[in-house]
Amino acid sequence: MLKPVATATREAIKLDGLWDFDIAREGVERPWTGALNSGLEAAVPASYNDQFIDPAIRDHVGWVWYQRDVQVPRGWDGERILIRIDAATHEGAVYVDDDFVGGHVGGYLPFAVDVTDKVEAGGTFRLTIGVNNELTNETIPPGTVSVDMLGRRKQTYLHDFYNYAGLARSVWLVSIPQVSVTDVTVTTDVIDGAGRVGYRVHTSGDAEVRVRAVDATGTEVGAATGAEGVVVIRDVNLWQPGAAYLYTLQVEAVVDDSVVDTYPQTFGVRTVEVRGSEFLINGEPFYFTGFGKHEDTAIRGKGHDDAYLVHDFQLLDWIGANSFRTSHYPYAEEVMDFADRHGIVVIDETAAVGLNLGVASGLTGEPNRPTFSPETCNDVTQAVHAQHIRELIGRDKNHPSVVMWCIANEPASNEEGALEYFEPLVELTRSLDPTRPVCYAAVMFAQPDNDRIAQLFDVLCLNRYYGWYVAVGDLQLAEVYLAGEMGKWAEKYDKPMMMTEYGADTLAGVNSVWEAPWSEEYQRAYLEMNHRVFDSIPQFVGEQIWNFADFQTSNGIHRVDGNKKGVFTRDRRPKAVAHDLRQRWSALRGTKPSHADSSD
Ligand code: BDP
Repeated sequence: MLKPVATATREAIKLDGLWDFDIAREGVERPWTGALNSGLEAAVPASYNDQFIDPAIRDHVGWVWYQRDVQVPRGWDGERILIRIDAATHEGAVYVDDDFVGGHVGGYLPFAVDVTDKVEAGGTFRLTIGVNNELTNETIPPGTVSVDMLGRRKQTYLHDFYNYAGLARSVWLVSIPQVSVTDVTVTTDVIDGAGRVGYRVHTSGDAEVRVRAVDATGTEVGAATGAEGVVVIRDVNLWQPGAAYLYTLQVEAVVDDSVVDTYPQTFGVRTVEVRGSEFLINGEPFYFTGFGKHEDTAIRGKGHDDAYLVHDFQLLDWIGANSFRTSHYPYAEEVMDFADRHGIVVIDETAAVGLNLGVASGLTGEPNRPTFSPETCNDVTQAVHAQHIRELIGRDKNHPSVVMWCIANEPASNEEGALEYFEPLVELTRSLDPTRPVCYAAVMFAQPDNDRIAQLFDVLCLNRYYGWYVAVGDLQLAEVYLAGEMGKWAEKYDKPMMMTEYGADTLAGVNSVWEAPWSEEYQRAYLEMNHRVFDSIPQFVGEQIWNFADFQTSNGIHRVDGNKKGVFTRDRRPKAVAHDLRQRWSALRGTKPSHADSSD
């Protein structure tokens, strides 16, 4: 899906700001048919939960309503008019005045609704957006809604981050021409120093297509005509980790010799390849350093915020990180664009987190149920997951920063049914995008001898907590476990391996002369131990710590005001370990630790 832009033929107006707000209330059947009248206002973009003090709002399960009046510019006569919602978590329903005009399921990806026939250029209309936060066994991510003994609806879920909901990203009023560019796909290769830029353009209605590639100074470096083709850029400037370079493909739809639509698609020329046990970017072995992140800040919840975006990337730069994973859902498009412009490498993850009832039973003590069954993750879940993959790749396929798709976090890949569930999804991912490797992040219970799906994927991405959930406080024993397990993966598969999660909860300001769990000293020692093991394994291609920053979770005896595995606190202050990482990663600069190379 193309992102909203203003060009000579298109306009895009952000509808961000304060919207009238209410939660669904008994007796109010069709709240969109009139003013909400609750007296409440909510900021957009932001999750609604922490904006309010009332727990009935924060913990509400079901629909909430956002409403505002919208003015349509008078110059838009004859144009197609869309409402574009960057994310409605987890389901959105859009109403223009009294009428339902469209909706979408899936909380972290955009959708657009055509309202041309419902609104008038120069007129105003009442826009109401319903957002539902419910998660079931047939949503991605999954969850369960139940009714407790007091008759209250409760949402539980299997992932370790707070179920923030609402309109966490921008809402737009967009105009596009009647005949327009509807999709652009760019793929790149490099042959003898020249960039080979393959493109494919879809248009609505009959139109000829012209494309011009321009460099960062706006100079034309290649051109082509036709809906599909190749543009060759001589002496190409590559998009490199840490040294981004972006071109723009100026796409034009032409009818009867006049340009009816223009759309600028940025792209970078770079290659990604897995060869043997190496991960190559532009033909060079790449070593990932960085984090699993979250979209999470105080008050805003998962609300996108440009100031945090800038600051987080400043911190990535300061600490010498070259990458992150969009754990555990697709991030705001602004984040992906920023990574493109600043040369940060991204593992792009779906919202398929918590497909694992084994982890849940471990935490709740309830009897284990199979994860893949008609009552749990079933065919419908799989179809929803497939649709989510289609939409993610549709949105993010042109980002040079994205070097790998991660289609699930910690699924029950050790359980029966995992292979049948995942095989078609991996095939789908590869058919939608043959240019990028595919991975999943493997849970601790999935070991080399019982994991059923690792062979389907290109890179072994492992989440391991030896020294935290296993052998807590005993790093000597943890090291033996970790080294033992890593050795077995390396022996069984000739694939690149990386740690996509490792970390220890650490309360900033807790200090100890011993290696006491929760202390800053323990986090340092824990990471040092992990790095010693990683550095001894030739197949290792990267380390992404859990987590970049402390983040909010649901309540639980394992969490103290959220998850504290951050290298930074929730307000982005470094814990002691940040300085160690800065030293290690600044020295590595994307290359493999040298002592690992020498053991090759
Ligand atoms: C892993 C999950 C991650 C959790 C982390 C933890 O992938 O979402 O937050 O563990 O327990 O299982 O801190």
